[in-house]
Amino acid sequence: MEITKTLGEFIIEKQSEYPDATGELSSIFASIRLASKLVHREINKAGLADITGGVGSENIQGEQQQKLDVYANERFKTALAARGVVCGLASEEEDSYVHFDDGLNLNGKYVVLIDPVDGSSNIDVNVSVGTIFSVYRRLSPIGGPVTEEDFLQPGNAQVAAGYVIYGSSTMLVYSTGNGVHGFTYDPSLGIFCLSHPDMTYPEDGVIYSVNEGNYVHFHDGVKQYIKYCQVEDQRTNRPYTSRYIGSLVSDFHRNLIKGGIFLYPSSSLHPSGKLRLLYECNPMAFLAEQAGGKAIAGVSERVLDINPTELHQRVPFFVGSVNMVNKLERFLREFS
Ligand code: AHM
Ligand code: MG
Repeated sequence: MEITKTLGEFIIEKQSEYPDATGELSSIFASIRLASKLVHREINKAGLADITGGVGSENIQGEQQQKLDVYANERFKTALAARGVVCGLASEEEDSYVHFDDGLNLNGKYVVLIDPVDGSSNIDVNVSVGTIFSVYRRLSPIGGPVTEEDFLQPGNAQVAAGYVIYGSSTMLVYSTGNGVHGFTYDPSLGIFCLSHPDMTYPEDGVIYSVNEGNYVHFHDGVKQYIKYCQVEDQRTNRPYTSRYIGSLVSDFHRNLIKGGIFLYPSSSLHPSGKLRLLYECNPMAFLAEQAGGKAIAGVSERVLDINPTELHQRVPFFVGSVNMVNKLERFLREFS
């Protein structure tokens, strides 16, 4: 691949468009970039190195922590704390939020929320996983300790969000509210190169992604929509194609490129859905909207407008091509 621009160059270029920019956000990206390279290296050794399998402990949500969850959480935490621009972090792998209260960090303007390795149960079977991150401006006074309200902000207050996908290649995709841009990692050079500038969500698609094993537990609106996807109608390119990896970042990334809809509804198994609002749904919803897609938690319930009440809160999540999400919403309105 011919290198057009590196991630570092791109960020500096973008920063220069904002005369008041202090470079702090760029430092956050530098930390995320560094930690994701370390995680990339470990993931690529999985199977050879002792990095697969569980550590024998559970996170606060009762899920088995994988060795890679713990490794990645530490790398991101250390990298983000090292530059003195972030005052705290919340993570899927931490019970509560973490203060970065030494040195310059106390004066940091930003907090980061992160799912260090999403879909980590896929590691042992060589399936793509990802890192999801989200950045907010703190609400508490600069110089003091970070507080819970710094993290419990609605997604519409995000300053930046993105993900890293460790797939057939490793990519970093992010937005600072000015479009979505994707960078592919060249491991021989150790740099991310701009490969997908200005990513846009196709308005329509033919892919639906849902764990259909849970079908009988879904509400009527979702069941009816799935049936709609399966019915033959040449005019609307149905039946649609079913694609579900079970790794949110990978399912989202494919649908963003090809067009499609991803559903993780509430059900009798997961009364509030499974995915976490703050470090899974909000960053993905931000990226989807920035690319021209749509993300809802229910009828007329924009994900980015939900006011969070807890750090590890779960919500139903429907995200994808705008026309597909609108269609689903009509089914939810009519049948649920
Ligand atoms: P994790 O954060 O514990 O890895 O769980 C999140 C993952 C998502 O990546 C994926 O969309 C979902 O769980 C799959 O859940 P299920 O196996 O119930 O279909
Ligand atoms: Mg996760």
